[in-house]
Amino acid sequence: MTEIKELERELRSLGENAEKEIEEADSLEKLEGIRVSYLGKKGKISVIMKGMGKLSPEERPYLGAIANEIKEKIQEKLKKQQETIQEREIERRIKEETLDVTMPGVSRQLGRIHPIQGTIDRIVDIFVGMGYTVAEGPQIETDYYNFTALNTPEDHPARDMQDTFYFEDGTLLRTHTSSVQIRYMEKHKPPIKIVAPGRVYRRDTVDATHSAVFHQVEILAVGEGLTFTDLKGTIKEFLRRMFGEEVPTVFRASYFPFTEPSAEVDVKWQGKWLEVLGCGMVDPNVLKAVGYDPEKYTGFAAGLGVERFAMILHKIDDIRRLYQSDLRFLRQF
Ligand code: 2NL
Repeated sequence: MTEIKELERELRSLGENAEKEIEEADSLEKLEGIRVSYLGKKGKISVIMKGMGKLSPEERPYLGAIANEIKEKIQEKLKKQQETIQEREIERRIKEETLDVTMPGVSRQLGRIHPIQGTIDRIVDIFVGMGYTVAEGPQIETDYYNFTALNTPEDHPARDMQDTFYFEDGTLLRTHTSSVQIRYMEKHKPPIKIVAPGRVYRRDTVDATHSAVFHQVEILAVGEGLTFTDLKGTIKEFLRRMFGEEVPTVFRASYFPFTEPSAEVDVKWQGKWLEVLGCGMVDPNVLKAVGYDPEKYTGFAAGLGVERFAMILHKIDDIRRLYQSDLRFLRQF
């Protein structure tokens, strides 16, 4: 065979091989590899074209034209295959990434507010709405802040080891949040209106209605000319907002060391009379203890048992349910 025919045959066979390889390429990287191996400076076609040196000047244009035709064909084929691969990639992504908004969502288990905290929040929100300021303080207290400043004498039964948790150094776990209010009064001049929520402790035997750890919200207002009528109006308005409607209310005379006079409040709720809180006018001795002039200022205070309200409002029959962290129970709130 003549030199030129041989070169032409090689060229055409190269072209056919290139087309086959291109058709089989399934990625843009492979395609680029094929392009370089055939059309690159040191590619297979260039290598053959170097053999043109052996041809006569008349033969060269003929072979050059064939080479160009084959190169163009390869380029054309590369372009087509590139488009095919890109389209395939787009289709794959559409399939893979399409979000079917009609599919059911993945539901997540959300946390929720514990019924005790929820009840504290509701009580505190009502008083904040009446202009009270939230006050908080330590759970470990001294005898002075928990008892002495609250007009509770040395021999009062509440101070008994049987009723209060004492530490060896004489400090104790607060039995009410009144201690927070004493601390607040020491630092602020009247008039004051505060609401003190918090955890308190008593050495009670645990049963369906008693827990050694429980929660209280106390309120305290001190100013000039405050009377028992202000206390009554405040409590009645609070109870109306708490129960969501006007509830029949009775103030019964009672006794607390830190208030005089004192009262316990019962409400009629779902056909039953329930005791819901204790309250009274702040004893002058308590005002004196924090440096307030009892001739100039009067005050009223109330203490609310949080668990009691939570149990009434959610119809819970055993206080221990509130502390067992049983999710089947807690998920109901
Ligand atoms: C109850 C009774 C009460 C108070 C708490 C109080 C606080 C200060 C001064 C005077 Cl700083 N009083 N607090 C007053 C009356 C009753 O709680 O049975 N709580 C569950």
